[in-house]
Amino acid sequence: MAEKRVLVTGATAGFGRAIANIFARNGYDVIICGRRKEKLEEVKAEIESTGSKALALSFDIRQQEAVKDAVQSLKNGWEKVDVLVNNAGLAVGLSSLQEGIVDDWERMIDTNIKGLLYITRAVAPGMIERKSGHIINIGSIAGKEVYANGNIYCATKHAVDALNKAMRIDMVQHHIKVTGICPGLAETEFALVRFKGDAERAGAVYKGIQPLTAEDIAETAWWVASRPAHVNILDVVMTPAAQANSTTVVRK
Ligand code: NDP
Ligand code: 8X3
Repeated sequence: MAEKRVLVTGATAGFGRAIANIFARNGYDVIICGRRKEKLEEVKAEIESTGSKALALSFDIRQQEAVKDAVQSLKNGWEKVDVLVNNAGLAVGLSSLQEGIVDDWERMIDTNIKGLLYITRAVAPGMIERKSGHIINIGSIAGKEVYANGNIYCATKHAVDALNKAMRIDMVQHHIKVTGICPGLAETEFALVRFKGDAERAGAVYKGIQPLTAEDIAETAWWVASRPAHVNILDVVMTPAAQANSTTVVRK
């Protein structure tokens, strides 16, 4: 078993998959989480091809008992999680609040806020016991600003931003670092999920710009995790070069 372990939520796609891989390439054993078992198997094979070990946990992060059971199932050293990457999340829909679909809101709130809390609540006590750890919360530029029709997604990411600050206050005394990474436009499965499989609408999000890639976010996650022990990076906001803020994007 490697000296260090990272647990990555939402490791079946996008940022999480790239983050799992970059930690593996840097010698970490990786606990990969997500609902899609076949994707977890693919990522497990990618990680093992680097020489690191992978352990796949399939659960829905919205189910508190499932999250607790998954974390409690870790043994033989896997339970010593050094880095927790809170990445699982999604946007569903893009419409005004008065026309919003309540089920979409609940999916976002339950995944992006409650899911992040459930897994942190399950993993953090072990870090506190060992007096060391690093929690990396994937927020968003949508947690810094609000854009038209982004209402509930933006609210969930503002909550992640607040929780990032709150966790740091609660855990600094236990020698646990807490970092937020807040990306702007990045091409993954994100837009396809937001537009419920409508590839044309999803493609339009990135039209005329070179968006961030999952690898860009993974490199940032690895950078913050590999700073010297006495250094903590509090918050990274990153966008494609063509994006100034949530609403100012220069397209070709
Ligand atoms: P993807 O859609 O590519 O990946 C999302 C991941 O989250 C998948 O692995 C998915 O796994 C997992 N996930 C979603 N719902 C659940 C659930 N209920 N239980 C367990 N896992 C779940 O998106 P990204 O990689 O782009 O997004 C990752 C994070 O980054 C999200 O929090 C997103 O809000 C944020 N973000 C994305 C940006 C972008 O432009 N792409 C920009 C800024 C932030 P599975 O479906 O297998 O369960
Ligand atoms: C995803 C970035 O701008 O699409 O969090 O909300 S944005």
